[in-house]
Amino acid sequence: MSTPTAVITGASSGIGAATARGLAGAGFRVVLTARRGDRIEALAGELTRAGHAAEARVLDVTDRAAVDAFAAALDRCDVLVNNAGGALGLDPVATGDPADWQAMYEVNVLGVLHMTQALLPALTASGAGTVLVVTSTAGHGTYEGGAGYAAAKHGARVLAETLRLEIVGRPVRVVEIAPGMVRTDEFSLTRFRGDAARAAKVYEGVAEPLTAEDVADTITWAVTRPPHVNVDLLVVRPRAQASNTKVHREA
Ligand code: NJP
Repeated sequence: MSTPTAVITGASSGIGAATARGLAGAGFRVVLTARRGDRIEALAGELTRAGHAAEARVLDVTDRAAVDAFAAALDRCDVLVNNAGGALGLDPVATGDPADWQAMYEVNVLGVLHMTQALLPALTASGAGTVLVVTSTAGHGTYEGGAGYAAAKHGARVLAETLRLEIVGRPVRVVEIAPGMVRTDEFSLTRFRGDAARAAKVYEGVAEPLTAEDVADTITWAVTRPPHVNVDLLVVRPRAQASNTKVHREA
């Protein structure tokens, strides 16, 4: 029998890379996907050298034809971690760029849709599949400047909730992990288009934002529960963040 297989999107950095490590450590064959092939190949190589089963596949989750080809070439899939996503800009509704909103919807919502539709047959065939969606606390509330990202993450949350209703009775569970503030290398840098000073300000004075490993631990825990246990939703924030708009910052 082949090894239980976990597909992770956005495995080239941050939470996705840490999740690949976590699930490899839990005994899964991990299939790392992202657009940057060099990154995922390096990580797959590192995991393979450490004795794990790991493969890298370049994949843009917004490209439906590529997603279908990827799914068709996969021999089995037990776990799908829909992690690829992110924010662009922090502009008010009055002046936000519709192109940013569109890009955020495409990766955070349609990306999840494409991957889930393409892999649902294999997840069902596994007899104990897991679809996991990394949303955000922005999928459960909003904040000034966050409408485009919050709208997209609300969309991803609704996708997960609706799918759970629709496939009840099939051997696939649907898990949502909603992180709050996580200090990863690229999330805020991408949001502010490479402005490192502005990105650093997001975490300024916050004693301990979550790390990618904190979220990956949570994902690995949810995925490794017995198959009949469906962790519907976990909201994970650093202790210093009481809500999307209430963060304790030390002077
Ligand atoms: O972000 P980052 P995080 N097709 O920027 C990939 C959510 N979250 O790990 O394609 C395929 O390091 C990109 O890879 P590449 C957040 O919304 C975070 O912090 O090579 N992949 C990279 O690996 C996101 O859903 C925070 O450029 C695509 C990955 O996505 C998830 O957690 C808070 C892609 C992004 O990694 C991981 O975030 C929160 C595409 N079209 C929710 N576009 C936080 N950090 O504070 C991007 O509430 N990727």
